[in-house]
Amino acid sequence: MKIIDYTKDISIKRSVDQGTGDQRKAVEGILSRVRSEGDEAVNAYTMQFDGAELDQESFRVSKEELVAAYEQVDEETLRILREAKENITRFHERQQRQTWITTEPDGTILGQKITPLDAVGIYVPGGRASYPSTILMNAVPAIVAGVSRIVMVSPPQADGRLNDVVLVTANELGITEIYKAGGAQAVGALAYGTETIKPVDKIVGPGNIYVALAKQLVYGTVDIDMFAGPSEIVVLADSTGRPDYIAADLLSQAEHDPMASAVLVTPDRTLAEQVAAEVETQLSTLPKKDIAWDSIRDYGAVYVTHTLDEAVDAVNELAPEHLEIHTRAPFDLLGSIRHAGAIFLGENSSEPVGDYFAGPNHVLPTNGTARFSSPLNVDDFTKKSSILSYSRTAVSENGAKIAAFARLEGLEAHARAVEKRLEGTRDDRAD
Ligand code: HSO
Ligand code: ZN
Repeated sequence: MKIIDYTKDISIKRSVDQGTGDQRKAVEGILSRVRSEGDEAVNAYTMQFDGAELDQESFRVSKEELVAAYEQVDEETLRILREAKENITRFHERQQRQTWITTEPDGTILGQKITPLDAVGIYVPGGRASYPSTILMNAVPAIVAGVSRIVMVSPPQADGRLNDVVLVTANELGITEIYKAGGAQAVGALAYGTETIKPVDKIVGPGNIYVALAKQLVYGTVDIDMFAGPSEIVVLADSTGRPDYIAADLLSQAEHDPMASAVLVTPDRTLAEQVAAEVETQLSTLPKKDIAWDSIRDYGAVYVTHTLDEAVDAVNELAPEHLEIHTRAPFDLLGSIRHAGAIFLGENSSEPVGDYFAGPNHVLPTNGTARFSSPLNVDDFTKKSSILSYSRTAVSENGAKIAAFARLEGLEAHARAVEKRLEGTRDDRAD
């Protein structure tokens, strides 16, 4: 693992696949065919890309399939999933916002009404990256927000089936509208609707480049979540950091993706060297050592700073998706951390604690976007409407000012609309 002396212009090497022109064209073609041909196009693409033969009926997961999936999942797994779901739900319940209304003495009523989205689609990748934790993290905030229709789509295996744990996790959350469809075709079906799938208002969840491009292209017809890059961790440590813990946590990100980045920032050169060595030792026994090694080699680094303050500056500059703080007094630094998707404090708060179980969302801003965005949360599944009601008193007090403002903009009809209210009450009228 590279050890680099920190200079002010620190940057972690990151790559986000933006897709090629050909990929974009292919996705446009798929979307327009799904839009015009509906279910048939979706199933034709499923045959082409996933090798599964499905029809208008069999591409929706049946009750029997959901029941059968439970037989393949052991009790212990189910218990863990349920406990994680409870923790994640409890955390997100604290994010709920109330509709509010204020009344002023002149009778003005103003407020903000919160309404959940009507329908949300969750994309669950197939194969290796089909993580039950991702279903929990995407669905729970929508459920807590009060979204009444949550649809799930996921590409089937060649035998036309979905992963059993994925089905069980969905059912545990009360999601039973599940379609065996993936890729750009599933995104198109959710955005435009087909004979069978009613359109949704928002599509969330990770996917490959075709899914990401399709989400970008349907944005506007529906809302989407963020454009996620590969996972990242930055560990901030002083001389009290344990090299074995830190190395293990860096590797837990590195095993996600050859493009994932794992970085240590520390003022302690001895720790830097110990962690670099420990990463190599631990890496050699990992089942995913090839992925982890590519990630560590190309995107991993240890930065040695002059002071702890300088290390904190470096963290803010990097704006990482995950930040772990392994210092003598981690909470003392919390106030000076400005940019990080999730902040894990203390040596026991290993990132997987948050990936699976503690409660906060693991869908986090990547690629430095923690400078301006937040973890997936309940607000992402609600919208606000403003509430206004003016009384006659309020209008008589303020009408002239409003009309004057309208004339300032040259909008006479606006001015007259308000002035009509100044002409007298209904009861004052002669007729
Ligand atoms: N660390 C990933 C989430 C994840 N880890 C899912 C395991 N499963 C991005 O935050
Ligand atoms: Zn992870």
